[in-house]
Amino acid sequence: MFRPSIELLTMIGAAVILIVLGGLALHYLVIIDTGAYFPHNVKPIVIRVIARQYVWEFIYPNGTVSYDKVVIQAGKPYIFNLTSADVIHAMYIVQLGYKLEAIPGYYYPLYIMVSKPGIYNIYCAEFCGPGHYTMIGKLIVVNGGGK
Ligand SMILES: [Cu+2]
Repeated sequence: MFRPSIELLTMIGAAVILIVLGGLALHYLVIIDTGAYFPHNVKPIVIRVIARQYVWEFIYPNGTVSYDKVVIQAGKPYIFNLTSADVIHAMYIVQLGYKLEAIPGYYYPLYIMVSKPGIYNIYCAEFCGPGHYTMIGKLIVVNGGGK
């Protein structure tokens, strides 16, 4: 009769664990990357973000432009449409775990919804030139007044 060795059982056990963890990671990655966790009854507000050496430019839907500072409301869904005007940058909001590349000629959506009001740092996570270290912005999350 076939009796699997302890090595074979260990390999099969490890494979099952990795497949389950990989499936869970893929599932949540898709939810995060597509904004599937956004409330369905609220339309996300789209803010254009243009990264350039060495400043973050934010363009609100009404045309208002802000540099190195963006203000959003807590608990509301936003889409940061991210691009670059010169070289490759990467928007990195460390405390919230959001990170996305800003590449010239392309727009990538960063689905963002923050529940806790506060001031969060926005770093550039891609070496973009000698002034890279100065490329720090602020994400200011204010109380929405609603929930
Ligand atoms: Cu940069």
